[in-house]
Amino acid sequence: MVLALTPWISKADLPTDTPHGFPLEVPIPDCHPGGILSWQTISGCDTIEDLDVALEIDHQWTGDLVVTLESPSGTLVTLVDRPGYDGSGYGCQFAGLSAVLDDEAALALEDQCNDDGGGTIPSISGTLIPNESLSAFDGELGSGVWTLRVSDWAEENTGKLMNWQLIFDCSSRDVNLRPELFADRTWARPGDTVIFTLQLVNVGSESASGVEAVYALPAGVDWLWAEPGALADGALITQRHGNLAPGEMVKARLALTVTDVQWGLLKVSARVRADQTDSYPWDNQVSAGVRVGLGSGGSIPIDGHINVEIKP
Ligand SMILES: [Ca+2]
Ligand SMILES: [Ca+2]
Ligand SMILES: [Ca+2]
Ligand SMILES: [Ca+2]
Repeated sequence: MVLALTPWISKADLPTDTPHGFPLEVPIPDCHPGGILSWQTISGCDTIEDLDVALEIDHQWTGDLVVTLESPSGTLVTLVDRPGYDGSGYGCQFAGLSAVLDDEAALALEDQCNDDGGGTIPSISGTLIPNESLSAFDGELGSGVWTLRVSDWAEENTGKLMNWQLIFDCSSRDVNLRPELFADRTWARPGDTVIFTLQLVNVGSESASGVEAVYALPAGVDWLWAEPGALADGALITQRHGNLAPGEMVKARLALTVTDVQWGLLKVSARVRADQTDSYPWDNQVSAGVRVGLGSGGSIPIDGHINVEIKP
């Protein structure tokens, strides 16, 4: 059974009187451990920091109820396990469950069983500690399909699932590589060595792994060396940097020899990447260049501010 539910809400948006009032009214089959399944698809939650669950079940005998929750990663937590029943007896004999399940609550749901006043108030209510800890989900991906199973384990009394809601504290993964590339000179002649320095920072809030830089070399140069070591594939040089913690910077160098006279700009570009999606990928490619000339009788420095025409 697919149930359309309201989207998940963050704790900041949670009204103080709990987010109930969305009746699903799905009948729970009597004494049927398979019970019913209800699921909802969550988006926008990369890493769970904390999860609470709001749950509302109309049932004549709450001691019959078992409720489990399964995460998109397949972690299964038993939220409600026949309140008041510990292998003997009949569990809580009163009606109605309307609670927010929260590891940080003071009272355990298992021990709650208030006189329902003839069904006018829930026998189990308030903010309560679930039977198994919701912290089993912490650190997991929140986005995806969450499945709630509600079942009844004793004959006679029955009820309906009215509502359930996932209340997340989430953090977003944020990897953001920011490279800069510099040449150690502004001009060069054939035979000169030019050293390019790549300065790479992860300005995101999450660690990056599998970080590498790929340099594209122009014609008319030979690759001499790189620090750390690199692999060459034609005009592409790949340098691996592994992990980069938030705020961490690496410096890498690449040395080239100019083999031909390249009139104009000799430009090297570098593109960086990581295993994670970069939250701002538009700054991941950078370039730096030097001007190349023969020089004559001495050298003529050329930079971007002076136009000098060199004739062969
Ligand atoms: Ca129990
Ligand atoms: Ca909590
Ligand atoms: Ca029953
Ligand atoms: Ca970036």
